[in-house]
This record gives sequence, C-alpha cells and structure tokens, in this order.
Amino acid sequence: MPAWLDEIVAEDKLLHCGHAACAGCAPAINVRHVLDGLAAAKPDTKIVLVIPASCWTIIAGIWPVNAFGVAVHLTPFASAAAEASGIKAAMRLRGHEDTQVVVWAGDGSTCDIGFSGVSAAAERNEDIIYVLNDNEAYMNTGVQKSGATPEGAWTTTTPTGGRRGQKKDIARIMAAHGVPYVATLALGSVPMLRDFRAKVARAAEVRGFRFLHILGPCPPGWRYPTAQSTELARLAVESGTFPLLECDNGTWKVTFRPKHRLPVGEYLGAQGRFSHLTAAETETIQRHVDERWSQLVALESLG
Ligand SMILES: Cc1ncc(C[n+]2csc(CCOP(=O)(O)OP(=O)(O)O)c2C)c(N)n1
Ligand SMILES: [Mg+2]
Repeated sequence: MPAWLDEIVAEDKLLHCGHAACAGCAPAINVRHVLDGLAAAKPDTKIVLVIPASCWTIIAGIWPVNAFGVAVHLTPFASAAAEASGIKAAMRLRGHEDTQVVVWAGDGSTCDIGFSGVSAAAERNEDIIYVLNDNEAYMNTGVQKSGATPEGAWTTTTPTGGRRGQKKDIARIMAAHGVPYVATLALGSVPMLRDFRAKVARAAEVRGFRFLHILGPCPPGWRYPTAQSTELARLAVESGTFPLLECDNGTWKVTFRPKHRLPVGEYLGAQGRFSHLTAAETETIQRHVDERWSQLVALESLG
C-alpha cells in the first residue's frame, strides 16, 4: 500500500479521507471534532456510532466499507435512539460500561420522524450521547422542509415564499425532559471551536442522556459557495439566529455572547435559500430572533 494511502486509512483517524460528503460539508468537520473530542476526553474509551437514515448513511458507507475509524451501526429513523439504548445495555452486560454510544442523526430524523424514540430514551435517561446534526432540512433526499427548517427558508416542499412558522426549539424541548446535559454547538471561529470542544468534553464526562445540537451548514441545501461553511456558522451565531447555549443539570447558560449581535439580514443574505425574502419579511425574522434571545437571557437568569 502506498504511504499516502496508509495515512488515509490509518487506524487512528476517526473519519478517514475519501468519505462521500459533499465539498464544503460542515458536518464532516463537526463529526471529526465530536469524535476527536470524545477520544481525547477518555483515550481508552471505545465509541460506537449509531446513524439513522440521512446523508451520513451514504457518507459512512455500507459494510464492508466504513469511512469512520469507529464501529458504525446504521438504523431506520424511528429506532436510532432505541437501538443506541440497546447497544449500551449490551455493552454494559459484557463489562464495557465505558463504551460511548453516540447517535449521529439528522434534523428530520430527530425533530420529526424519530422524535418519539428520542423523547423516550431521554425520559428513561439512557446513558448515551445523542447528536443532532442539524442541516435544517431533509438533505439526503433533496432538501425537503423539516421541523428544524428556519422561518422563511426555501426548500423543495416550501417552494413559494419559504417555510412558514418558526424552527422547532429542540434544545429547550430536550431540556424539558430533565436530562443532565443539553448544548448547542457551531464551528464558526476559533472561540467557537473552544466552546465546541468544551461541550464535547463535558458530554464525555456526564453520565445519562446527553443531547448535542450542532448546526451543520450545507452548501447545496442552503445555496452558498462551498468555501463559506465556517463563515455561515459564524454569521448564524453572531446574528443570534443560532445561539450557543448549554443546560447543565437544569442550569441554562448562554456560553458565547457576541459583543454586538449582527443584523440577521447579514446571515440570511449570504444564502440563496433566503434570496426571495422582502425587507419586511427579514424584519419579521429579526423580531423573532430578538424575542428568542430575550427569552434565553431570561432563562439564564432563572438558573
Ligand atoms: C421512514 C423513512 N422515510 C423516508 C426515508 C427516506 N430518507 C432517507 S434519508 C432522508 C432524509 C433525512 O433527513 P435528515 O434526518 O434531516 O438527515 P440529512 O439527510 O439532512 O442528513 C429521508 C427522507 C427513509 N429512509 N425512511
Ligand atoms: Mg437534515
């Protein structure tokens, strides 16, 4: 085997080069930081990834092909959280209590089709890490609207005028289950990377149901040039559209506070999926972002 191929398939790489993600796929960077962060937190820990139907079924590959350097278990939408719970129970029975069982699931799977299973696993406080890889639509099947699609966004099922109503607030819904740890994460800058890795490290340490909601900018679905994924994540956070939060044992905290929140139009204007919005519609979205920000700050002061 040539040396460069050796390097690509090296055992210590948790996501190998040559995987099938699109150019500019932000989740391909995010997943590396989740896996590297978990491995760094507990070097001897084995990781099992549980992936329901999504872009990542394709990217991970089907046996005997595996783009990951960890075990991968592919599932239907509805059963990902249940299968992860079962794998954890089996590992415990075999004496591998420390195995991190990690669900890596899309927003369609988590917020809509598989939600009952996610809610049930959270309610049982299963000892798993559930990661919502949120690219804000059913991307693998061609950009259909999900419960996590933001207000005003074009999708193939909201072709005229964009999505009506607001994105489902899944972080607060999951926190309302009383689980030990919920956090939102995005990779848009070096300070955000620090925030991201701190949250993964915290998730590695906590026992019980942990929920990480990660924003995953998607060039073909959001319609922006492939080199801009990190910039899009930065604009999402700094405009307050995707606030970085955590709820650690019931205490809410805004973990990253932009000095000056950017106008939401700067974030929306960088993406083709919002190009049809009028000034008045952008104003309405700005108002909703401002209202949610005030609610979060109030939640924090209650903690
Ligand atoms: C029950 C069921 N309905 C529909 C599909 C087809 N399907 C496969 S992947 C996918 C999109 C999933 O969207 P999301 O969970 O957001 O993940 P993404 O593709 O965006 O990564 C759909 C609809 C399926 N596999 N199973
Ligand atoms: Mg999706």
